[in-house]
Amino acid sequence: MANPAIDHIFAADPSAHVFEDRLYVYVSYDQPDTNTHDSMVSYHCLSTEDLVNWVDHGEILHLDAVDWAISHMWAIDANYWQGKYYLTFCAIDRDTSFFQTGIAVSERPEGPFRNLGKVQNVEWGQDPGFFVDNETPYLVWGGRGEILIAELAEDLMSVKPETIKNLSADLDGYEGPFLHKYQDRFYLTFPALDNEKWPQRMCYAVADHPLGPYKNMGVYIDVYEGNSGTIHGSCVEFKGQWYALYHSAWVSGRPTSRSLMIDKLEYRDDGSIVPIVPSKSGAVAGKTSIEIHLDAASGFLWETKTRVDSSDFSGHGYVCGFVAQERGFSVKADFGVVGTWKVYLRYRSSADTFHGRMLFGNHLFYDGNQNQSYDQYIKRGTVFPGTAGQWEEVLIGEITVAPGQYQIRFSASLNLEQSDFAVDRVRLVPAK
Ligand code: FUB
Repeated sequence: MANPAIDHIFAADPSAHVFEDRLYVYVSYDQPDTNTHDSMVSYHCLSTEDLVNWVDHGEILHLDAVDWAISHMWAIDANYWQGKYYLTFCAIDRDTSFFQTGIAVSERPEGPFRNLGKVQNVEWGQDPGFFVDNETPYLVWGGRGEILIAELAEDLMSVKPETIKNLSADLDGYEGPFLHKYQDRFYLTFPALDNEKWPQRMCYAVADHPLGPYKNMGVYIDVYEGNSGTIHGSCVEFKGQWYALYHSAWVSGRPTSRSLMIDKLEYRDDGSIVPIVPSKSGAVAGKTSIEIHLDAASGFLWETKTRVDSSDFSGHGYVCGFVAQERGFSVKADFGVVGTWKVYLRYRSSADTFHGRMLFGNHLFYDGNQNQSYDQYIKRGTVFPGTAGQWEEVLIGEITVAPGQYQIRFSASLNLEQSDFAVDRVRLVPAK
């Protein structure tokens, strides 16, 4: 069974893009056990090279890192623009209590992303889609029954007011627009209601130019058993096949704990989309698998440093400077369901032994308070064998989780004069 494609977290509003032959899916994050969309505060990035083996790159942006936002981290999109990757997201503005579109940047497609601020000239900037065609960036957004589109300025920090088009009259869309291009035409997909009645269905419209005018082509995913009330998604071509991504309530049965769905998408010769019936078998044969990859250099550093003076690390760099007790790093891991995971550390050290410890807990300790307690030790005051200076990945232990967000912290447990101990990443794999 390949649907839902992943089931360790509740991932909604999937926006899919291919970068360097790998599929990246940017999702909003349904807090486990919530009964409202208002509690959404973060985003994740998932990626795969074959739709079977998936990586969750962890939290890529959190409300706490967005100074202008107060709540409702709803739907997102991401794209490549002039050498970097940009995330367009939305949240309720602290000053106006309106949805605004935010923009964040990363050097890598999987994030994490740094907040750059609000996109100017966008009113009620809910559910922003970021589309690039012919070296022109576009923002398409909307909610409360309206969908709008405009050209973005080159720095992406505003839309050009003279290009704003309100597409509502043509589309009858509710929210969540996403643009893709097929055979030189522009396909706008969006959730819509049937005569004001919920649940939403996925519809699409086609145009010869991103700014329209659009012809409404109707429904391509109708109401189905196990829907989550909302539906929201994207379409992407990956390795020669088109796919539709959306979300359902198939794991939780609840509209506020949604799961990532992927089905094959086919076009007819006239360019219309063959309606999709959500399937348990999904887009690939057999079962999918998941791993969580957490980049140490993107974590919270406890008096350690990141370095980028080699190319053999897997994320934004590696962490070094583990020369005194408590010096280390911590990374966050999200789980939507109960489970047991194996914890691996990719590290290198030329010394024969290094004394370190790895802790695990659900306390947020970003205030620098080192006296918090932890639920579980993964390894306590343990010798980490030397690796003759080469990166090696070592199984450290297992953790058992209930739904929630946890910190995984690695630190030195002895004072040393010097140490070349360095860490690249933490990898979590479900224990069978
Ligand atoms: O995920 C929160 C909201 O639900 C999205 O912004 C909407 O498009 C709907 O999917």
